[in-house]
Amino acid sequence: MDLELFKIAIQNANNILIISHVNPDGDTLGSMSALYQVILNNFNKSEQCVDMVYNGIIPEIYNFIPYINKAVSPENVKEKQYDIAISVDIAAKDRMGDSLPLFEKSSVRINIDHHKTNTNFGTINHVCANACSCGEVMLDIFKELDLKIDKDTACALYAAILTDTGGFRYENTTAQTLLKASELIELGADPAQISRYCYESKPRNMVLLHANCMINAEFLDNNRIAGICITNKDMEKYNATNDYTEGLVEELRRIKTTEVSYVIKEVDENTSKVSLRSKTADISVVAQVFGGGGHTFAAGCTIRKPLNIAKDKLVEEIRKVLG
Ligand SMILES: [Mn+2]
Repeated sequence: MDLELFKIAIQNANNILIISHVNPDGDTLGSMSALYQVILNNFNKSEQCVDMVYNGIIPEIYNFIPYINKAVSPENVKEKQYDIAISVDIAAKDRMGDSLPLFEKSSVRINIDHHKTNTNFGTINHVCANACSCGEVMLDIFKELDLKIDKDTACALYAAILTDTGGFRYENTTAQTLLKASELIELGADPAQISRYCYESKPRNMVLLHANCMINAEFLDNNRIAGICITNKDMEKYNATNDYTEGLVEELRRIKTTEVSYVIKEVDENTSKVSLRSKTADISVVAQVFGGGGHTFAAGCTIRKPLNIAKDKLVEEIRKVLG
């Protein structure tokens, strides 16, 4: 997109909505918070002009992200009409959940993302598939437009980059990623503190749920495939909210023999939600078979089948990409 046009669009708008994806993670929340702050700090807009929406639950660990407590659920703003709606870290429309109608009825619809499977659903699309995170895309936009990035904005962007690279460990970590993280530290982001918030602040029952899931994990095809099925009963046992399953699929991938890991979760009796991770095979292809998407080594989808049937269909598709 022409960034100058983006700037002018923001300048001329009376009300702006920023949309994060369902089951929000550090990247979508950090990017949303950073954009919110940059608009308020650089465009002479009042807080009433800019809204942030989230779907589902904001994981407790992300409460440290500056201004994230200002984000509301779409229900709270459903009567409003926005001049501009901006989606951040969202690959496809259905990832907006209940925020989608707000996006659809906005006159200007901007899509800022880094997923290679992005469907370019906006009236303006800014998708950088080479960026490690949407946070990195945001930082590039802010710098290109010479916008002020203060300490709180730097903190939000750092959280986005840190979490989407798995703590600077995944394939999407590049020299650029580290240079940008360094810049954010110069701007005031505190790496030790942010990493403590992101990685050492889990609720106790979340860790216990993970332990229970790991004990019951299933290993297939000479341990090349590792998977976990989670029922609503498991969730109830640990009084778990949806975000408690976060990180499990990465834990499975940590096993030396694992090539593809999956977590499949019962939503209701006919719907199952899938997270996929891989070390080598492109599992975004698997997610796309079921109408989902994502990255080469990290993807997700929803299968409209009961848990066990969905799992069998999923494993069948995984085997195809593993060869
Ligand atoms: Mn992301």
